[in-house]
Amino acid sequence: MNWTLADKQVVVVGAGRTGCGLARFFLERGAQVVLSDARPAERVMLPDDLARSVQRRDFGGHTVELFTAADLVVISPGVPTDIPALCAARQQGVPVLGEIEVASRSLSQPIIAITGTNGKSTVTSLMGAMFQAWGQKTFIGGNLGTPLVEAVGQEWDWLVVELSSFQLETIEEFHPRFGVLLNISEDHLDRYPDMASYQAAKARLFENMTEQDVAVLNADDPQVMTISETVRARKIMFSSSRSLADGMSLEGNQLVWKDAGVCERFSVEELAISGQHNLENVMAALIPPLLSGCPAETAWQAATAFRGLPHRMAMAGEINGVRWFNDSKGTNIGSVVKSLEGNPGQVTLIAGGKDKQGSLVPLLEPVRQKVAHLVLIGEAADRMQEAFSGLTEIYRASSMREAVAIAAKVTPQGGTVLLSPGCSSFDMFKNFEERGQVFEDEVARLAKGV
Ligand code: UMA
Ligand code: ADP
Repeated sequence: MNWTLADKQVVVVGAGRTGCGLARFFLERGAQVVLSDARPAERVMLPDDLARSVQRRDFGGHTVELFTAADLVVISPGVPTDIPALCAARQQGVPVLGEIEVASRSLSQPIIAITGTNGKSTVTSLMGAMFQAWGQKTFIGGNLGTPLVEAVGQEWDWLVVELSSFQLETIEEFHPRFGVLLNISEDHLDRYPDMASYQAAKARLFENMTEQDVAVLNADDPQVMTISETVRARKIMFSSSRSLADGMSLEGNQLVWKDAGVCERFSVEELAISGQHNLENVMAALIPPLLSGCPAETAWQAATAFRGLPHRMAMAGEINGVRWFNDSKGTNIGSVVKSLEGNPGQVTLIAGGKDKQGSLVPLLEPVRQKVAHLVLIGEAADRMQEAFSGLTEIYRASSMREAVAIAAKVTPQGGTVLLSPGCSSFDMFKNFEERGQVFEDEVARLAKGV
């Protein structure tokens, strides 16, 4: 779509990665950009090009008059859609769009959109690697890190895009060729009033898809199956619990792909990534490339070459017979449950962080069975201590250094320490990457005997 943006007044809300990408997009098209951020000016770090080119800044809050006087307001995913300035703009008839909507209106290449509570980044990276191994020029990004708007203006064969519920909240015409829904469990209840609203945001992925498109769905997930009832696109299922007549299933130690009379089998023993949840991720990642004509051997070679992403059950070291794992991206309760399930023995678990207010009930039994010692950090520590008391030995730490020191002291030889916080990181760290890095640095200090 060719927008006439020259001299239009555009307010870009949020000066993070997305906002910077959006500001560049609109400046390049001749718009008058106002960059608005709740943080005070001294805490907003603009990249050099934008520090020079963005003249109009609205920092330290969102000025309603600027929003209501704009031709268009565009928002970053972390900005709640109901803040007063956005409500006022809508009331005045000013369109308010999200970044995915803005970007996709300027992209004509096929988009594969991946969402779900857990596994999005793994599936996005893995699937992107399959398309690239097939020789396709493939954009890999979205919530994973590179905003979709940065893909605009380049030549692509495919765009493989991770989408969060925040990004899906603000779509209007966004229409992917493939929509992948991995799973749904509780998350982000600090932003949504209830589980139904979170689920509704995820379901928006399919709302503009037609019979010509493909929805890739987890047949084992009851919430996903409920959403699938309203999906118009062709449905292709994957299951790790039963054999499907059509689609992708786990049968013994093989992944079996059945489509239009074709049957392909892949041996899971050849994979470098482990855990039942990763088999689900591999199954979901294979379907769009296979349906698009990628040779099965090429897709599978990319799957077997994939070593997993940092901060997702990544080995941080082995010290005195104790194995240390960094699962800092385990930012909700469902992901901690999966990470514990994937571990054969008992562990020392380091958990806690910024509380997303989800139910801790799904973690009670796994903690009782699998967690010999629990070291709690961050704002959620009180609530977690109350929920898990009596199920395991609980310790409190006020820093990652202290948490690692306690874990080292209490974990017996042959044991495992797992950082899988079940919370976001923003109370103590810049993001989950920094939290994981600090953990790995502390483990390295321990190895050196510092
Ligand atoms: N801000 C305001 N007003 C508000 C709220 C925030 O001005 O009311 C400002 C903040 O002060 C800050 C800026 O908005 O300066 C940050 O914007 P943002 O939170 O949208 O962050 P970005 O840097 O643009 O990163 C976003 C995604 N972040 C969120 O959704 C919270 C990144 O996902 C994503 O990689 C990036 O866009 C590129 O697409 C991160 C994430 O944590 C990894 N995602 C959540 C998750 O995975 O659970 C959804
Ligand atoms: P996301 O991008 O959705 O946060 P990631 O691929 O980054 O997902 O994985 C984050 C964490 O979620 C992993 O460390 C693991 O604990 C858990 N996880 C990954 N895949 C799945 C899955 N398919 N089902 C449940 N949990 C998963």
